[in-house]
Amino acid sequence: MADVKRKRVLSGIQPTHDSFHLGNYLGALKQWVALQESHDAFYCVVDLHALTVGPDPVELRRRTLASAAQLIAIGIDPTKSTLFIQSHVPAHNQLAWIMECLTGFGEAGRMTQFKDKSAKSGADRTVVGLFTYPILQAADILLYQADQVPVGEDQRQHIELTRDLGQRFNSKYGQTFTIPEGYILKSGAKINDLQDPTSKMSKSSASQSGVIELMDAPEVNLKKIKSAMTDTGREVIFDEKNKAGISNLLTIYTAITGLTVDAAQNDFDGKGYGDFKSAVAEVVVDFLTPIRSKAQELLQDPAHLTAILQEGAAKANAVASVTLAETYEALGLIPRA
Ligand code: ATP
Ligand code: LTN
Repeated sequence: MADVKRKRVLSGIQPTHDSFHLGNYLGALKQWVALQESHDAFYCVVDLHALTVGPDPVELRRRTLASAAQLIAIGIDPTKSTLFIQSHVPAHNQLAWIMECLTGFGEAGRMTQFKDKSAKSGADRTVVGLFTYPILQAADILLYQADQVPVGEDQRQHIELTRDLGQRFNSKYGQTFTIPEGYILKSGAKINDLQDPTSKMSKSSASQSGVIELMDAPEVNLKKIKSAMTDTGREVIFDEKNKAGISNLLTIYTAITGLTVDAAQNDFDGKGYGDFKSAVAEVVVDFLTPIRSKAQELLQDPAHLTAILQEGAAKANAVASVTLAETYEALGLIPRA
Protein backbone atom coordinates (compact mmCIF):
# COMPACT_ATOMS: atom_id res chain seq x y z
CA MET A 1 0.00 0.00 0.00
CA ALA A 2 1.32 3.45 -0.85
CA ASP A 3 2.65 5.34 2.11
CA VAL A 4 0.15 8.08 2.91
CA LYS A 5 1.93 11.34 3.65
CA ARG A 6 1.75 12.02 7.35
CA LYS A 7 0.41 15.32 8.57
CA ARG A 8 2.94 17.50 10.29
CA VAL A 9 2.85 18.83 13.85
CA LEU A 10 5.06 21.42 15.45
CA SER A 11 5.19 22.72 18.97
CA GLY A 12 7.57 24.51 21.29
CA ILE A 13 8.19 25.03 24.96
CA GLN A 14 10.26 27.67 26.74
CA PRO A 15 13.26 26.69 28.88
CA THR A 16 12.36 29.22 31.55
CA HIS A 17 12.58 26.88 34.55
CA ASP A 18 14.48 23.86 35.77
CA SER A 19 11.37 21.74 35.57
CA PHE A 20 8.21 21.51 33.55
CA HIS A 21 5.02 21.19 35.57
CA LEU A 22 2.00 18.95 35.41
CA GLY A 23 0.00 21.63 33.54
CA ASN A 24 2.61 21.69 30.77
CA TYR A 25 2.50 17.90 30.61
CA LEU A 26 -1.26 17.33 30.68
CA GLY A 27 -2.11 20.43 28.65
CA ALA A 28 0.44 20.01 25.88
CA LEU A 29 3.35 17.62 26.21
CA LYS A 30 1.24 14.48 26.58
CA GLN A 31 -0.20 15.23 23.14
CA TRP A 32 3.29 15.76 21.74
CA VAL A 33 4.13 12.20 22.71
CA ALA A 34 0.91 10.74 21.28
CA LEU A 35 1.13 12.67 18.01
CA GLN A 36 4.63 11.46 17.13
CA GLU A 37 3.08 8.04 16.40
CA SER A 38 0.75 9.32 13.71
CA HIS A 39 2.37 12.55 12.53
CA ASP A 40 5.62 13.91 11.22
CA ALA A 41 6.55 15.70 14.43
CA PHE A 42 8.84 18.70 15.04
CA TYR A 43 9.34 19.80 18.63
CA CYS A 44 11.60 22.59 19.79
CA VAL A 45 12.90 24.12 22.97
CA VAL A 46 12.25 27.79 22.28
CA ASP A 47 15.31 29.37 23.85
CA LEU A 48 14.90 32.61 21.84
CA HIS A 49 11.44 33.10 23.33
CA ALA A 50 12.93 32.62 26.79
CA LEU A 51 15.21 35.64 26.20
CA THR A 52 12.16 37.88 26.68
CA VAL A 53 12.53 37.39 30.43
CA GLY A 54 16.26 38.19 30.46
CA PRO A 55 17.55 34.89 31.88
CA ASP A 56 20.96 34.39 33.44
CA PRO A 57 23.19 32.70 30.80
CA VAL A 58 24.26 29.86 33.09
CA GLU A 59 20.65 29.15 33.96
CA LEU A 60 19.47 29.37 30.37
CA ARG A 61 22.10 26.86 29.25
CA ARG A 62 21.21 24.46 32.06
CA ARG A 63 17.48 24.82 31.54
CA THR A 64 17.66 24.32 27.79
CA LEU A 65 19.37 20.96 28.27
CA ALA A 66 17.07 20.08 31.18
CA SER A 67 14.07 20.81 28.95
CA ALA A 68 15.34 18.53 26.22
CA ALA A 69 16.05 15.80 28.80
CA GLN A 70 12.55 16.06 30.22
CA LEU A 71 11.00 15.88 26.77
CA ILE A 72 12.84 12.64 26.08
CA ALA A 73 11.99 11.37 29.57
CA ILE A 74 8.25 11.84 29.03
CA GLY A 75 8.47 9.83 25.82
CA ILE A 76 9.53 12.07 22.95
CA ASP A 77 11.56 9.63 20.90
CA PRO A 78 14.26 11.33 18.80
CA THR A 79 14.03 8.53 16.25
CA LYS A 80 10.35 9.36 15.69
CA SER A 81 10.28 13.13 16.28
CA THR A 82 12.65 15.89 15.25
CA LEU A 83 13.72 17.41 18.57
CA PHE A 84 15.77 20.59 18.36
CA ILE A 85 16.68 23.93 19.88
CA GLN A 86 15.06 26.95 18.25
CA SER A 87 18.26 29.05 18.09
CA HIS A 88 19.95 26.27 16.08
CA VAL A 89 17.73 27.17 13.13
CA PRO A 90 18.39 30.78 12.08
CA ALA A 91 15.39 30.77 9.73
CA HIS A 92 13.10 31.29 12.76
CA ASN A 93 14.44 34.82 13.24
CA GLN A 94 14.55 35.46 9.52
CA LEU A 95 10.91 34.54 8.96
CA ALA A 96 9.89 36.38 12.13
CA TRP A 97 11.09 39.66 10.63
CA ILE A 98 9.01 39.08 7.53
CA MET A 99 5.96 38.29 9.64
CA GLU A 100 6.57 41.42 11.74
CA CYS A 101 6.25 43.43 8.54
CA LEU A 102 2.80 41.91 8.01
CA THR A 103 1.51 42.36 11.57
CA GLY A 104 -0.44 45.42 12.62
CA PHE A 105 0.75 47.26 15.71
CA GLY A 106 -2.75 47.13 17.17
CA GLU A 107 -3.09 43.48 16.25
CA ALA A 108 0.04 42.57 18.23
CA GLY A 109 -1.12 44.78 21.08
CA ARG A 110 -4.33 42.77 21.42
CA MET A 111 -2.55 39.57 22.42
CA THR A 112 -3.81 38.86 25.92
CA GLN A 113 -0.62 37.17 27.10
CA PHE A 114 1.34 40.30 26.15
CA LYS A 115 -1.25 42.52 27.81
CA ASP A 116 -1.18 40.49 31.04
CA LYS A 117 2.59 40.20 31.22
CA SER A 118 3.29 43.83 30.30
CA ALA A 119 0.62 45.08 32.71
CA LYS A 120 2.43 43.25 35.51
CA SER A 121 5.81 44.87 34.84
CA GLY A 122 4.81 48.26 33.40
CA ALA A 123 5.60 49.74 29.96
CA ASP A 124 9.14 50.84 30.75
CA ARG A 125 10.17 47.43 31.98
CA THR A 126 8.47 45.53 29.17
CA VAL A 127 10.83 44.59 26.36
CA VAL A 128 9.86 44.84 22.70
CA GLY A 129 10.63 41.12 22.39
CA LEU A 130 7.62 40.38 24.55
CA PHE A 131 5.49 42.35 22.11
CA THR A 132 6.81 40.50 19.07
CA TYR A 133 6.91 37.14 20.87
CA PRO A 134 3.74 35.76 19.19
CA ILE A 135 5.13 36.72 15.77
CA LEU A 136 8.28 34.67 16.38
CA GLN A 137 5.95 31.87 17.46
CA ALA A 138 4.04 32.22 14.17
CA ALA A 139 7.35 31.94 12.32
CA ASP A 140 8.22 28.78 14.30
CA ILE A 141 5.03 27.17 13.10
CA LEU A 142 4.77 28.44 9.51
CA LEU A 143 8.38 27.53 8.68
CA TYR A 144 7.59 23.84 9.04
CA GLN A 145 4.31 23.97 7.11
CA ALA A 146 2.70 22.47 10.21
CA ASP A 147 -0.87 21.20 9.96
CA GLN A 148 -1.43 21.02 13.70
CA VAL A 149 -0.01 22.65 16.80
CA PRO A 150 -0.52 20.84 20.12
CA VAL A 151 -0.72 23.46 22.89
CA GLY A 152 -2.72 24.34 25.98
CA GLU A 153 -5.78 26.57 25.96
CA ASP A 154 -3.74 29.70 26.77
CA GLN A 155 -2.10 29.56 23.33
CA ARG A 156 -5.32 29.67 21.29
CA GLN A 157 -4.97 33.36 20.44
CA HIS A 158 -1.37 32.93 19.28
CA ILE A 159 -2.44 30.15 16.94
CA GLU A 160 -5.17 32.41 15.54
CA LEU A 161 -2.55 35.09 14.86
CA THR A 162 -0.38 32.48 13.14
CA ARG A 163 -3.29 31.50 10.89
CA ASP A 164 -4.06 35.14 10.09
CA LEU A 165 -0.45 35.89 9.19
CA GLY A 166 -0.13 32.76 7.04
CA GLN A 167 -3.35 33.60 5.19
CA ARG A 168 -2.34 37.23 4.77
CA PHE A 169 0.99 36.24 3.27
CA ASN A 170 -0.60 33.66 0.97
CA SER A 171 -3.21 36.05 -0.36
CA LYS A 172 -0.72 38.85 -0.91
CA TYR A 173 2.23 36.88 -2.31
CA GLY A 174 0.80 33.55 -3.45
CA GLN A 175 0.33 30.19 -1.76
CA THR A 176 3.41 29.65 0.42
CA PHE A 177 2.32 28.49 3.87
CA THR A 178 0.13 25.70 5.22
CA ILE A 179 -2.47 27.21 7.53
CA PRO A 180 -2.18 25.34 10.84
CA GLU A 181 -4.82 24.40 13.36
CA GLY A 182 -4.48 24.35 17.10
CA TYR A 183 -4.67 20.90 18.65
CA ILE A 184 -6.17 21.76 22.01
CA LEU A 185 -7.72 19.15 24.28
CA LYS A 186 -11.12 19.64 25.87
CA SER A 187 -10.04 18.18 29.19
CA GLY A 188 -6.63 18.84 30.68
CA ALA A 189 -6.03 21.89 28.49
CA LYS A 190 -6.04 23.96 31.63
CA ILE A 191 -4.67 22.60 34.86
CA ASN A 192 -4.95 25.01 37.73
CA ASP A 193 -2.69 25.88 40.63
CA LEU A 194 -3.31 23.61 43.63
CA GLN A 195 -3.30 26.53 46.06
CA ASP A 196 -5.18 28.95 43.82
CA PRO A 197 -7.47 26.66 41.81
CA THR A 198 -9.00 29.43 39.75
CA SER A 199 -5.63 30.41 38.19
CA LYS A 200 -3.60 28.27 35.84
CA MET A 201 -0.68 26.27 37.12
CA SER A 202 2.24 28.32 35.87
CA LYS A 203 6.02 28.21 35.90
CA SER A 204 6.09 31.88 36.77
CA SER A 205 3.65 31.81 39.73
CA ALA A 206 4.84 33.73 42.75
CA SER A 207 4.58 30.63 44.92
CA GLN A 208 5.52 27.13 43.82
CA SER A 209 3.44 25.45 46.52
CA GLY A 210 0.57 24.82 44.11
CA VAL A 211 2.76 23.75 41.17
CA ILE A 212 3.58 20.06 40.63
CA GLU A 213 6.99 19.86 39.02
CA LEU A 214 8.19 16.91 36.99
CA MET A 215 11.63 17.16 38.57
CA ASP A 216 10.55 17.60 42.19
CA ALA A 217 11.25 14.82 44.69
CA PRO A 218 8.26 12.47 45.22
CA GLU A 219 7.86 13.58 48.87
CA VAL A 220 7.55 17.20 47.79
CA ASN A 221 4.81 16.49 45.28
CA LEU A 222 3.03 14.18 47.70
CA LYS A 223 2.91 16.96 50.25
CA LYS A 224 1.77 19.57 47.73
CA ILE A 225 -1.17 17.43 46.63
CA LYS A 226 -2.20 16.52 50.15
CA SER A 227 -2.26 20.20 51.09
CA ALA A 228 -4.14 21.28 47.94
CA MET A 229 -6.79 23.90 48.56
CA THR A 230 -10.33 22.51 48.62
CA ASP A 231 -13.70 23.84 49.71
CA THR A 232 -15.45 22.96 52.96
CA GLY A 233 -17.76 20.34 51.41
CA ARG A 234 -17.24 16.58 51.51
CA GLU A 235 -18.35 15.20 48.18
CA VAL A 236 -15.94 14.44 45.37
CA ILE A 237 -17.86 15.86 42.43
CA PHE A 238 -16.87 17.86 39.38
CA ASP A 239 -18.23 21.38 39.74
CA GLU A 240 -15.76 23.98 38.52
CA LYS A 241 -17.82 26.89 39.75
CA ASN A 242 -18.34 25.85 43.35
CA LYS A 243 -15.59 23.26 43.79
CA ALA A 244 -12.64 24.58 41.80
CA GLY A 245 -10.04 22.72 43.87
CA ILE A 246 -11.74 19.31 43.75
CA SER A 247 -12.56 19.73 40.07
CA ASN A 248 -8.93 20.50 39.30
CA LEU A 249 -7.80 17.40 41.21
CA LEU A 250 -10.41 15.35 39.34
CA THR A 251 -9.07 16.66 36.03
CA ILE A 252 -5.54 15.65 37.04
CA TYR A 253 -6.65 12.26 38.36
CA THR A 254 -8.69 11.34 35.29
CA ALA A 255 -6.07 12.63 32.85
CA ILE A 256 -3.45 10.36 34.41
CA THR A 257 -5.54 7.26 35.06
CA GLY A 258 -7.60 7.48 31.88
CA LEU A 259 -10.81 7.05 33.93
CA THR A 260 -13.87 9.10 33.09
CA VAL A 261 -14.97 11.77 35.54
CA ASP A 262 -18.14 9.75 36.23
CA ALA A 263 -16.15 6.64 37.08
CA ALA A 264 -13.82 8.60 39.37
CA GLN A 265 -16.76 10.26 41.12
CA ASN A 266 -18.32 6.83 41.68
CA ASP A 267 -15.10 5.41 43.09
CA PHE A 268 -14.93 8.17 45.70
CA ASP A 269 -18.62 8.27 46.48
CA GLY A 270 -18.95 8.69 50.26
CA LYS A 271 -15.18 8.64 50.84
CA GLY A 272 -14.36 12.30 51.51
CA TYR A 273 -11.56 14.60 50.43
CA GLY A 274 -8.73 13.01 52.44
CA ASP A 275 -8.97 9.63 50.69
CA PHE A 276 -9.37 11.31 47.34
CA LYS A 277 -6.29 13.49 47.76
CA SER A 278 -4.22 10.48 48.82
CA ALA A 279 -5.31 8.63 45.71
CA VAL A 280 -4.47 11.59 43.47
CA ALA A 281 -1.08 11.95 45.18
CA GLU A 282 -0.33 8.28 44.64
CA VAL A 283 -1.14 8.21 40.92
CA VAL A 284 0.75 11.45 40.27
CA VAL A 285 3.84 10.34 42.17
CA ASP A 286 3.84 6.86 40.59
CA PHE A 287 3.57 8.48 37.22
CA LEU A 288 6.29 11.11 37.72
CA THR A 289 8.94 9.08 39.54
CA PRO A 290 10.28 7.17 36.49
CA ILE A 291 10.16 10.35 34.38
CA ARG A 292 12.31 12.19 36.88
CA SER A 293 14.85 9.33 37.05
CA LYS A 294 15.07 9.10 33.27
CA ALA A 295 15.64 12.87 32.92
CA GLN A 296 18.31 12.79 35.61
CA GLU A 297 20.03 9.91 33.84
CA LEU A 298 20.03 11.79 30.50
CA LEU A 299 21.50 14.87 32.16
CA GLN A 300 24.45 12.77 33.36
CA ASP A 301 25.54 12.50 29.74
CA PRO A 302 25.32 15.96 28.15
CA ALA A 303 27.36 14.90 25.12
CA HIS A 304 24.75 12.32 24.16
CA LEU A 305 21.95 14.83 24.66
CA THR A 306 23.75 17.44 22.58
CA ALA A 307 24.30 14.91 19.78
CA ILE A 308 20.55 14.21 19.68
CA LEU A 309 19.83 17.94 19.46
CA GLN A 310 22.39 18.47 16.72
CA GLU A 311 20.82 15.76 14.64
CA GLY A 312 17.42 17.36 15.22
CA ALA A 313 18.78 20.76 14.18
CA ALA A 314 20.11 19.34 10.92
CA LYS A 315 16.70 17.88 10.06
CA ALA A 316 14.88 21.05 11.10
CA ASN A 317 17.23 23.28 9.10
CA ALA A 318 16.67 21.18 6.00
CA VAL A 319 12.91 21.82 6.15
CA ALA A 320 13.06 25.42 7.35
CA SER A 321 15.55 26.58 4.72
CA VAL A 322 13.26 25.41 1.91
CA THR A 323 10.30 27.38 3.28
CA LEU A 324 12.47 30.44 3.85
CA ALA A 325 13.81 30.34 0.28
CA GLU A 326 10.24 30.09 -1.08
CA THR A 327 9.19 32.99 1.11
CA TYR A 328 12.09 35.20 -0.04
CA GLU A 329 11.31 34.35 -3.64
CA ALA A 330 7.62 35.20 -3.22
CA LEU A 331 8.53 38.52 -1.62
CA GLY A 332 10.87 39.52 -4.42
CA LEU A 333 14.08 39.34 -2.40
CA ILE A 334 16.95 38.55 -4.74
CA PRO A 335 18.61 35.18 -4.07
CA ARG A 336 22.29 35.38 -3.15
CA ALA A 337 23.25 32.71 -5.65
P1 ATP B 1 4.50 30.89 32.06
O1 ATP B 1 3.29 30.79 32.95
O2 ATP B 1 5.75 31.27 32.76
O3 ATP B 1 4.24 31.65 30.78
P2 ATP B 1 3.86 28.25 31.45
O4 ATP B 1 3.93 27.48 32.71
O5 ATP B 1 2.52 28.69 30.95
O6 ATP B 1 4.83 29.45 31.58
P3 ATP B 1 4.78 27.66 28.80
O7 ATP B 1 6.20 27.36 28.44
O8 ATP B 1 4.23 29.00 28.45
O9 ATP B 1 4.56 27.39 30.34
O10 ATP B 1 3.83 26.56 28.19
C1 ATP B 1 4.19 25.34 27.59
C2 ATP B 1 2.96 24.60 27.15
O11 ATP B 1 2.21 24.18 28.29
C3 ATP B 1 1.98 25.44 26.32
O12 ATP B 1 1.46 24.68 25.25
C4 ATP B 1 0.91 25.83 27.29
O13 ATP B 1 -0.33 26.03 26.65
C5 ATP B 1 0.87 24.62 28.20
N1 ATP B 1 0.44 24.98 29.55
C6 ATP B 1 1.08 25.82 30.40
N2 ATP B 1 0.44 25.90 31.57
C7 ATP B 1 -0.63 25.09 31.47
C8 ATP B 1 -1.69 24.73 32.36
N3 ATP B 1 -1.75 25.20 33.58
N4 ATP B 1 -2.63 23.86 31.95
C9 ATP B 1 -2.56 23.34 30.70
N5 ATP B 1 -1.59 23.63 29.80
C10 ATP B 1 -0.64 24.49 30.18
N1 LTN C 1 4.34 30.64 23.21
C1 LTN C 1 4.37 29.26 23.58
C2 LTN C 1 5.66 28.57 23.29
C3 LTN C 1 5.92 28.47 21.82
C4 LTN C 1 5.22 27.65 20.89
C5 LTN C 1 5.84 27.88 19.64
C6 LTN C 1 4.16 26.77 21.01
C7 LTN C 1 6.86 29.13 21.12
N2 LTN C 1 6.83 28.78 19.82
C8 LTN C 1 5.39 27.24 18.50
C9 LTN C 1 3.71 26.13 19.84
C10 LTN C 1 4.33 26.37 18.61
C11 LTN C 1 4.10 29.23 25.08
O1 LTN C 1 4.28 30.17 25.75
N3 LTN C 1 3.72 28.13 25.57
